[in-house]
Amino acid sequence: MTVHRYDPTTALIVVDVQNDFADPAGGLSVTGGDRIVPVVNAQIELARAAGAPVIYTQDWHPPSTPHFQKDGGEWPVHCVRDTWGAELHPDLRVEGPAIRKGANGEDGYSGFTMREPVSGSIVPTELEALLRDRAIERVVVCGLATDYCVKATALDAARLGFATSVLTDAIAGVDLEPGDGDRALKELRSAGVSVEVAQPAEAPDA
Ligand code: VGL
Ligand code: ZN
Repeated sequence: MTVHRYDPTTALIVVDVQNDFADPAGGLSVTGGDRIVPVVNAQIELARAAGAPVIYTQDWHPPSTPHFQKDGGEWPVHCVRDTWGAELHPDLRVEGPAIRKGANGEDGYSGFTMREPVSGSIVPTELEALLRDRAIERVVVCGLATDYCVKATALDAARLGFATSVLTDAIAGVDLEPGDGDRALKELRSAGVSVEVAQPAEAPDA
């Protein structure tokens, strides 16, 4: 079954498919994080074939940040800039620009916005401008993690007026609490995000 999801006014956003999330040995590894890579790659291929831009995000933290448990925050150390954990997964096809968020210690999960750790003010990344420059109207979001960066990125996209889809078989959740991923999908649907299957199973022969 072929799904016509991509065209030049649709962008595929690949969120944080980095070793620390996607590799089982990563600093904040997400169960099933590596299994999505082939599904994401197939979407990248479909997008490029249809002339749709593909844009990547990377969590890109300094060695010390209030984002990390050791510095008073919530998370184990992960995606420290210029380390193996912050690199995109080696099997991921890379066919577009990558936006790095948090390089100056900003916090937050969305690919569109970050929060200054001291002032608390919200600052944009270059993602929205990049999409506007290309006259993008629709975005398809996949990657890691469902309940944090995928959710925040898709909610921001919808809020900014992009028709937004999330692909359920091309994401995986941290699930700090069991069910967080499912709750995230519910929240996305309530915000008007279309929750879709990237690769629907073939209908069995009648
Ligand atoms: C993420 C937790 C902490 C994510 C980033 O990419 O979803 N989750 N930092
Ligand atoms: Zn992070």
